[in-house]
Amino acid sequence: MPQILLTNATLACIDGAAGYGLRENAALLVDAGRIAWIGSTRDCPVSAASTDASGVEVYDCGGKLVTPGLIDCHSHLVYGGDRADEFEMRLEGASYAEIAESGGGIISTVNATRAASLEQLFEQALPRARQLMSEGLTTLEIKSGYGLDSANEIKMLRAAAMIERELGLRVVKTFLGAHALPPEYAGRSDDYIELVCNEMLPAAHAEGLVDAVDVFIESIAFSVEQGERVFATAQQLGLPIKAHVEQLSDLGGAVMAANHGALSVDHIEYLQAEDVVTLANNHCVAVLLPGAFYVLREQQLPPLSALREQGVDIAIASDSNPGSSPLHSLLLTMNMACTLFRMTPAEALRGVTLNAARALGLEQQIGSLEPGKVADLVIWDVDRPAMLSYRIGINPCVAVMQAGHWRESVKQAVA
Ligand code: DI6
Ligand code: FE
Repeated sequence: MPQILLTNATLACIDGAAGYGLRENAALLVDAGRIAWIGSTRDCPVSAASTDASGVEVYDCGGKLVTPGLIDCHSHLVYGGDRADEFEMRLEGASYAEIAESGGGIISTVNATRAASLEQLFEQALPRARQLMSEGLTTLEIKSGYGLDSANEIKMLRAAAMIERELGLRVVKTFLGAHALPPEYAGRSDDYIELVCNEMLPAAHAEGLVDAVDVFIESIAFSVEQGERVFATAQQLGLPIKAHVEQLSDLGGAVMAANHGALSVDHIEYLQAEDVVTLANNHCVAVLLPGAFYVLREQQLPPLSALREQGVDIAIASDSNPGSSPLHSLLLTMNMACTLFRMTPAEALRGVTLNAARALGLEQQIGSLEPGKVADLVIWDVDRPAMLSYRIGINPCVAVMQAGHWRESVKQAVA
């Protein structure tokens, strides 16, 4: 693998405590798939003139913006079918919870996912993943949770693993067996949680398909106490935990999850400001999902001021799923985080890079441009980072490097 040197770049390193960590007229050296050196173009360790002799590939970025590869730390990308009919029902006044309670919602996707083959799940998810990748995505978390029995949860996680192999994308696989109560367990939610803990999770883990464990704590899903039981099993298996909490009501799931050392608590629109300190004390990342907020026309805003005051790391993600967030764009997610939640463009970019890496426990490897980290980066045809959050419907991504390999043609990207 040759060394690669980028020169005359505007680097958004995302390395400091806040802001973009901007370096203009900067250079970045990639060696053996990692970032080896960052400095000013003037101080390059190898000069462009010596390129041919030393075998270093040099690219002049002409002032273009370079960021870390984008990370979507919360998605439900693998599923069968779609829920366009429910979209229409909601527009006529039905609520997300009402649709779920009448057997639609997540359960309708469970039926379609159970009916689909592994190949079909994989084929249907591919264009969604490619769409996210077209905007500089280099890491994608994918949850199970539409199988709700061992065989079907494992099928979903295998489809996620196939996407990783097919696309050369880093995929983090999260087990979400406690996403909804399957119809065959109606009225017996404790028995289902026992199945999750004693059979489903151990089976998926034994196949090497589980990087983390998630639960949905909500009145239409599982209780705090049931979530706690799933976490106990996950932790016995040595797996990191995270949770969907306080999306539609405040049950206290975020505090419980943070106290158990969760990597992240996700959604949290209904989290009380006074509970945010528990997140801070436990270094738990707040993952905000503006797509679901937008699609469900929610009014309750997440406690952003308290999160900022307490210094909680905030990530944002697509929550890409067929029901509450049929969203396949991290750039639009960034715009929504700014417009709907009043996050700053700097917070939005940090939310899909370093803080998203933290939400996945991968901040030592990815998420910022720093020597020693994996060389996942994106070249954008813009001159400053706020442009990424500001515009809607333009994709300025011109080249993507994943682990030191160019994915898009860099020759077209740079002069
Ligand atoms: N909250 C969500 O936003 C997704 N899961 C969850 O617990 C939605 C899943 C769906 O509606 O299919
Ligand atoms: Fe979700």
